[in-house]
Parts: sequence; structure tokens; C-alpha cells
Amino acid sequence: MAQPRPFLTLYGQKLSWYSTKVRAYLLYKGIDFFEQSPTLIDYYWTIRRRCGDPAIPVVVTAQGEWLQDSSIIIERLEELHPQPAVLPASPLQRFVAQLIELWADEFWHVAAVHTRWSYPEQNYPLWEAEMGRGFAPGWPGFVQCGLSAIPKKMMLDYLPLMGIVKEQLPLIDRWLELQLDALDAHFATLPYLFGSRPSIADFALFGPLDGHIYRDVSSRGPLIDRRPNLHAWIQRLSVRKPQPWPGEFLADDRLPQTLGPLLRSIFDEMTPYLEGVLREVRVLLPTLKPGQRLPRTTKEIHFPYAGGSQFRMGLPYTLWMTQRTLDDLRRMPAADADRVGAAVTAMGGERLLALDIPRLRRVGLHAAPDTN
Ligand SMILES: N[C@@H](CCC(=O)N[C@@H](CS)C(=O)NCC(=O)O)C(=O)O
Repeated sequence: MAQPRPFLTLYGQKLSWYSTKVRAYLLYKGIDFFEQSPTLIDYYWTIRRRCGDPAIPVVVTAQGEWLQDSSIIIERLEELHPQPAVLPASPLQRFVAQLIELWADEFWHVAAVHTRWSYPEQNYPLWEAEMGRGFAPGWPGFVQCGLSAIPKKMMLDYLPLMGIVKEQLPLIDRWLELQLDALDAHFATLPYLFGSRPSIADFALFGPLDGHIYRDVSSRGPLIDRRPNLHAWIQRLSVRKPQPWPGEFLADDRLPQTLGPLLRSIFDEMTPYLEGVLREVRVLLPTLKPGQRLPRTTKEIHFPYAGGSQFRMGLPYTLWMTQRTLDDLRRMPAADADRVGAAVTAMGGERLLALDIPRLRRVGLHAAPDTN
């Protein structure tokens, strides 16, 4: 792209989890944009050089600013387009919305990678076609298919490292059923997670739920179609400026009771996983040369999951994102931070609040020590 367009460009794909998150945000905010699938050169050369790692989504603003990482993209666009805000202003809702964003972005990996990649016959053809057409537009099908084999191999190599192995599949399916039932029950009472306005948490959850589970042939029918309230939420987030717009977050900093099961997973399942990543990162940090990033992945971590035990490699990036959420809490006025701390502790979040993360910065999809 030689000249920036006079409106925003989203490098993304329909079947891409995090592009789906950003697209839903743009549609809700009514921000004009053009979505472009990255070519092979965009992906492995331009995006890597401009942003740090070959990954989508990437946004190029009308002013020519390149942004990578869905959370950073939304944070920056909120500065440029503050109304209607997608982060609640009241402290407890604000913190919990960011926690759910973290959970959706980082803890749904096992489940939503499984639903796509464990079903080759149903799901791969669509994915290969979108990837290949984007990588080499206008080239013959066999070339497109050959090129999509590069990222496909990367994903397939990840499966055993994510604990997506035959023996674990019943547990992963059970986890999914529990979460989807809880979400369906929630959306029976409210249009979005915190009221009649979608928040950052809704957009984040929409990533795995629409970008993977709803769009994949193998999971749409059995997992989404038979949950009408969840289905309706997906429809609401799929259109430009869903009604009612802009909507409101619940008054008086109230948390809906129906978010209870999500918070249980955050405090009882994700937190032990984060503690495991932290242990591994503490081992890795002293081995780094000056200026070096942490490796993208760590050794295997075991954590509670749907009443059983799941394992996966850790992502140091996830700790950076956790730190970002805890930093926001620490920057609140003392009275607000104390009230949120007490409420989160009462809900079982003490260990999450106690995470003592060495200062990290984000470089592409990696974390690195923050020496400033
Ligand atoms: N934390 C990033 C994750 C982005 C991401 O993992 N994107 C996927 C596509 S949905 C990708 O390009 N992955 C390439 C890779 O993991 O190397 C975000 O929020 O944008």
C-alpha cells in the first residue's frame, strides 16, 4: 500500500479470530474502513517490518499510523473516536471488562483452536481458500493452496503443544459446553455482557465465538445454533451500529450475576495458568541477552479446566496483557482501586491480584523485559 487511504485500512480475514474482534468494534463505532486480506508479501515482509511480527489484524489509520495487536488497535482508536466508549467508566465494570478481554483473547485458545483444527474435512477447505486467495490474489488455485500450507503447518504443529490431543478432547468439549451454556443464559437477560452497550469484553469474546466457532462448519450447528440467545448476540455484533445504539452499561457499577461462571473460570482456571507462565518467565528472563525478546512460548503448564486438568505451552505475551490490566487498576484513584480490589477478592480473585509480574513490554506478539 503506497499511500495511506483517506480512511482506515484493516488487514484482516473473515476467519481470523482477532480480525473478527477488531471488525466488530469498527462496525459498532461506525468507523469507515476498508478490509484487505494481506498478500504473502504484506504478511511476511511489510507487517513484520512495520509491526514486529507477521500477524493480523493490523490497522493503518488515515494518518498512516500502523497498529498491531487487537487490544492496542482498540485502545488507540478509542483515543481518536472516544464516543460511545467501549470501556465502562465505572471502576469495577471497567476492570472486569478488561479481565474478560484477557480471558477471551488468551484463555480461549485451547477451545477455539480445537474447534477449528480438530476437524480437517469440514473446516480446512474454507480456511485454505481464504488464506490462499489473500496471499496470492489472481494466482492459480494450486499456488494459493500451496502457500496456505505455510501457516497451516504452523497451526498443526501447535496442536499438541496446546494440549489439543485425543485424550484431552472430551475435557475441552466439556469446557466449551459449560462456557457456551453460561453465555447463553447471560444473553437471555441482557443484550451484551454489561448492559445494552457492547464493551471491549463483548468484542474480545466475539473473536473466538464468531471468527472460529460460528464460522466453522463443524461447530456452528452443534455449538451455536441450538443456543438462541448466544446466536442473537452474534447477529447483533455482526452488523454496523447494532440497535439499540449506543446503549448503556448497567447503572451503579453493577455486575450481572450471570457473569459468575465466567469469573469462576478467570479466577479458578486462568489464574493458575497465569501463575505457571509467570514461573516459566522468571526462569527465562535471566537467560536473555540485552535487547532480546522472550521466546514466544514456554514449557508446558498444567491448570484446572472444567473439573479436570488441561495443559498447554505458556505465552509470555499473555503476562504482558495481564500486567496491562493490573496496571489500569493500579492507576485508578485509591478509593476506586480499593473498592475494586475488595470486590474482586470477595469473588475469589485474590491470587490474580497478587500476581507479581516483572515489568514487560510488548514487541509484536512477543513480550520483552521493560528496562525503562
Ligand atoms: N494478540 C494478538 C494476536 C493476533 C493473532 O494471533 N493473530 C493470528 C490470526 S487471528 C495470527 O496472525 N497469527 C500468526 C501467528 O500466531 O504467528 C491480537 O490481539 O491481535
